Amino acid sequence: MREYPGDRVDLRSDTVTQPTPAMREAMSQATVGDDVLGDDPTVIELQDRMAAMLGKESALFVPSGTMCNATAIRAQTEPGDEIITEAHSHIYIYEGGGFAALSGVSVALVPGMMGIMDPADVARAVRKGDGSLGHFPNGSMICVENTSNRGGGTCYPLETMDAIAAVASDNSCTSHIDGARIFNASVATGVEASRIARDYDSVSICLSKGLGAPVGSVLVGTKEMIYRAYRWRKMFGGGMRQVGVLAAAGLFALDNNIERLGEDHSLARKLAEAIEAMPSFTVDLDQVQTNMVYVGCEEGSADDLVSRLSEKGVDTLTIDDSSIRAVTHLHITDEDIDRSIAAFESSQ
Ligand code: TLP
Repeated sequence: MREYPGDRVDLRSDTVTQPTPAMREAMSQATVGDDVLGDDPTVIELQDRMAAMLGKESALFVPSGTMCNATAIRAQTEPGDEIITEAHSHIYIYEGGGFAALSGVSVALVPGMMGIMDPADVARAVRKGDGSLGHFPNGSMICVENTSNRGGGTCYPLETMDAIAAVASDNSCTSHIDGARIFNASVATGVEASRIARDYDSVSICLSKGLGAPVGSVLVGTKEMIYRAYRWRKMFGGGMRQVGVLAAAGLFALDNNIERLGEDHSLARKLAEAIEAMPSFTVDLDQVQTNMVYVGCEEGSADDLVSRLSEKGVDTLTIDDSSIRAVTHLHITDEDIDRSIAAFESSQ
């Protein structure tokens, strides 16, 4: 295993990565200041760099992907509005209902095919207060997750991204990308992140997933939107002080850990193909486009499978009664994948 403490193969998530010695060295050298007062030079450098990489005017460093999405939603909606997102999106499933509690918005759910929404379905889901005799909420923001986590780590085709952004602008909605793993999508499809995000108003990008930083996400968008997000970040408790030590980890990740995401994708593919060949399990290989492998098992046996793998030193996550997830990341090597394949084989 690569620079990873312990002898387990931890495939629960790409959030489990730990800062490597080189990243820690960069963190220890960081020049810092009080970022709430706006004078941490390392945070400013990270924000400027991320805005440029995504082709946007401005950026804001926030503690987590969840807060990044929450801040984006709060900055671009009013209470009583409605957001439109895919039925298994992280914003809907895994953020504690924050959209409702923190922004006072309802949600219109769009079905996805491997997590990917059809622009026509998105258009159908937009409801407007105006012209509804006051019956409808005001659909005002469309959120797209790329890669789609519950879709299997799938990537939106570029034309679908562009078409959904066009639906947003045709319907006077803002458009947001939950780009927690946008660099996985970029590496897998060979399309620059700035091109993927070209027509979108905001993007949240995680540094603490495949990119390997211990903490942090960045929201990018127009200066005016980021100014509003800055106030909401403060209200949500996300104003941080000498946080350049963390921004330095982010800068290190941007310099060193983007191109290598392709290795995670190859290892996920190898794992997926081996598991799919085993009679007791199923993997939809079409879904395996980046660093995730969703494994289907017999109804009711998912927890048991996770325990059996764990006994063999391989950690995975239960998704529901009949599926579990394995995610590759920068600490996972080819040997770890061989060991994981053997663990699945003997857990049938
Ligand atoms: N995803 C985590 C869990 O919360 C499910 C994981 O292990 O995959 N957007 C997307 C698409 C995500 O997958 C995640 C984290 C987030 C946002 C939130 O990021 P954090 O954990 O930093 O709040």
